[in-house]
Amino acid sequence: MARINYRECNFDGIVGPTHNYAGLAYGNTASMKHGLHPSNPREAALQSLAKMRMLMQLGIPQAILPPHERPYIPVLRRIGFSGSNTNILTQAHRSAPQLLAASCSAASMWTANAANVTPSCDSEDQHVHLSAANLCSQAHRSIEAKTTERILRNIFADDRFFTHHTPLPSGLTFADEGAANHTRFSAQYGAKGIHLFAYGRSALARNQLPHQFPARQTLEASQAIVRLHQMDPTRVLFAQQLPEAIDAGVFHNDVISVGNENFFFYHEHAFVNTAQVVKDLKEMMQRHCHRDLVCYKVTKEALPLEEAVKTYLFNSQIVTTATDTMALIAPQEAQESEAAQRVITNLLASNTPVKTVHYVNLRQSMHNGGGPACVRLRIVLSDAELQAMHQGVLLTDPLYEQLVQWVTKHYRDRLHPDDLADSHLLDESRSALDELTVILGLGPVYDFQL
Ligand code: SUG
Repeated sequence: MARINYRECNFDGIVGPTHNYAGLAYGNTASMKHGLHPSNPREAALQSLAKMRMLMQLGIPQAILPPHERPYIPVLRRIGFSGSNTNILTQAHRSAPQLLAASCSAASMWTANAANVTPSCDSEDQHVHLSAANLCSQAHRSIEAKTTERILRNIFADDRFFTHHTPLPSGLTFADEGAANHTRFSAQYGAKGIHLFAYGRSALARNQLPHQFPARQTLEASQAIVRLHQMDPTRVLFAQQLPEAIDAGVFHNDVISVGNENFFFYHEHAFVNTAQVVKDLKEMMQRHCHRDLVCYKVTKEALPLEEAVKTYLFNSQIVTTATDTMALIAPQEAQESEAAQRVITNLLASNTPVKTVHYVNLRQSMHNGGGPACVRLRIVLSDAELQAMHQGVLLTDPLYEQLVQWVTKHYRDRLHPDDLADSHLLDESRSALDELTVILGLGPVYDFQL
């Protein structure tokens, strides 16, 4: 039988026209630090498109997820603001500026949080399973779930290949942050893998919690995903994030560890009992995938937690390139830190699959706590599945050029949280998104289009 070819495709979120710094994400130190600074949405979107193009040029399939409709008038109506759209924006700005900012947040750009996705080679029914995340730990992100689900259903519409689940119930028990706390390991992308799910707290069992910042992801949410996606429970490991790391600003596990195929790059303080987690992963990899898991540990002496959070070194993407070696796609901030540079130099010189590093400038996103790994959702697809998905969102050179023109035409180059009440911004944002759905051939996905 011919071997089915699988590839990992990155789905990056396009930064939306209302990208701003509102300090909304408690526990995300970059967001807290940059709150109320002016932003540059145009630069943000161009930076993220440039990163997508770089990955495409490395031969990695690259796709796009469109931004969400913002300001999100339906949520402002739902929480009691009424009248015309202009009235709603003015009232909200006057009486609840934080809620107005939440309704304007461009946070859907961090698509690592958009969903959990299980490749067909890992699910019992051999379907790709997709669950949009409820993101219910943060008000400004909880409003993403419905639109994300709609977009994913449009892109992956062929039910011979794709199964969608509605987001988990909102509330304290099933708080789900999508793929940002999930790492899949495998011999190659298309071989059945093993899965690491990190969680901050368990709603039903007692575990030690961070003192200062919220633990966003629950164990129960990840367990529900494993059941829904028909994953083999013997190939899954659940591990608790170290509470001290969350208190140092590690709000998602992808800020402190990253894996790809048979390689794991992690900080010693990523988990409660990190040594045991790594030992269990190595055993699972041997037992199920008949392959060594190559692990590279970074100690706190080499990179203190604060420096890991400041540089977002572990929020690099690790991708397998055409030459069958791996590349580290690291944020520019890691290039500017001596400690992070030493770690990277040692990593490249050691016996791991990572042979090259590329630095990317995502500073607009980084100021809200989003590095290279935050802005992409990894989806492993067979050739047939890749062909069965909507083709209009796959990045090509002409689409890249078209998107650059689209951003340049529609986006502002300066936005302050005080500008969010400007009803022109609502009009600008809607006409930009309307045009984008035509460019991507997506059909109506926004409330204002339905
Ligand atoms: O949820 N920042 C996002 C950053 C998400 C990063 N994603 C991953 N680590 N995968 C968050 O904290 C800031 C919004 C503001 O303050 O305006 C924000 O939501």
